[in-house]
Parts: sequence; C-alpha cells; structure tokens
Amino acid sequence: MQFELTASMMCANYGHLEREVKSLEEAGIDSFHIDIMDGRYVPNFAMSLNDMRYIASATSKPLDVHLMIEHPNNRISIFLEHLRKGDTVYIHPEAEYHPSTTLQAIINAGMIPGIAINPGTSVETVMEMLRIVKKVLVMSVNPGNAGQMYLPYVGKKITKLLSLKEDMDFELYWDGACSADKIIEYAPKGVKGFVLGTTLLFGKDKPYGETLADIRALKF
Ligand code: S6P
Ligand code: MG
Repeated sequence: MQFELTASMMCANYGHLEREVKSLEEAGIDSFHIDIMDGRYVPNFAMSLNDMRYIASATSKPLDVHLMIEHPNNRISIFLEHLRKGDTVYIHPEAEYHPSTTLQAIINAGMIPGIAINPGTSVETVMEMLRIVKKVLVMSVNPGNAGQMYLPYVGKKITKLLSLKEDMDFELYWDGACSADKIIEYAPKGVKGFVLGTTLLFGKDKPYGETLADIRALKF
C-alpha cells in the first residue's frame, strides 16, 4: 500500500541535526515536517526560520512546513523565499482574517497550499478552503506539543474529509500521536500520509531505517 511518511523534525536530536537529516534520508523518509510555533497562536515555541533554512539546505527531499503562527500572511514571504517548488506550506485558517489570501500567496510562489485543521475545528467552517488547497493536515492532537494523546473524536472528522477529497481535489494527511494501528486503520481508507514523531519514530532504541521498514511492512 502506498502512503507517505514525514519526519516531525521538532522531535529530532538537535545535538546532531545534520546526522539526523542524513539518517532519515537514508532510512527512506519521504519528507521533513517543520513545526513553526510563535508562542502566540500556540503557547509553545518550537522550530524557527533558521531551523527550516538549515534543513532545506541539508536535504533535497520536500519540506512540509506547518505554520502555527498568528496572521501568517504578515510573515509568509520570509518563509516562502527559502522554500522550493514542491514544498508544502500549511496554515491554520483560524490564525488569519483572510486565509484565502494567504493560500493564494503560497500558490503564487509555486508551493503546495495546505490547511491544518485543529481537533475542535469543524469541516463546515473550512469548506470553501477545501477547494483551494491541495493538502489537508488533520490534527489528531491539539497543536503546540509533541508527545500528546490521540483525541478519538477526530476520527469522525477524518471520515467526513475522506468522503469529500475526490470531489474537492485534496489529499489528507495525519498529524499527531501517529501509531502503527492508526496507519493500519486509515491508510486503506485513503489517508495519504502520516507525520511521525515521538510515538513511532524518535527517541527509540531502534535505527530509523528499521522503524520505517517495519511501517512499510505493516499488514493491511
Ligand atoms: C504538534 C505538531 C506535530 C508534532 C507531532 C509529534 O503541534 O504539529 O507535528 O510534532 O505530532 O508527533 P508525536 O508522535 O510526538 O505526537
Ligand atoms: Mg505539525
């Protein structure tokens, strides 16, 4: 079964970030997930513009930039100028007065536009944006931290989004507490990719190559 695996780089070991990027590449990761937090839209600070630029320079794999910042439109150009065509930028629609303007800026720069949907945000409130974006990142934890518990009520929303994705032409991605049982359940239903953090990939006594091979060998 074909699905994409993305490494949540806020969970990486910053003592040797270059080695982390290379090991993940060699292990066969599909892309690098960059969680940018401003301490306002979410209480936490995570990765910065500099971290993103470094990882962009250290790999030729696509970047998957998840902006958890207030009013991303005010800052979008400083991110876009360091990205490549084929990289994805997700914004949170609640963080912007005019999210469709921000999404248009992402499209105009040649990047893939996406929205991230919080656990408490309903599909109905983002419906028109589903026509603009190519990717929808469903948050199965509240944004702000790695290592949280899966929120089971998100399952119904994923089912609803899966029923809309063909007509509205977007793909669905999973972010938060991603475990093997979630991949086994949701990849066959049509979730296209999964962000891997502390639940499955980082901080384990197991080389990344083995973890990714085990995930790709899961029985469906
Ligand atoms: C959360 C962030 C996520 C986490 C990821 C970590 O705000 O957007 O991308 O980094 O969920 O994975 P885990 O398995 O530790 O929850
Ligand atoms: Mg994220």
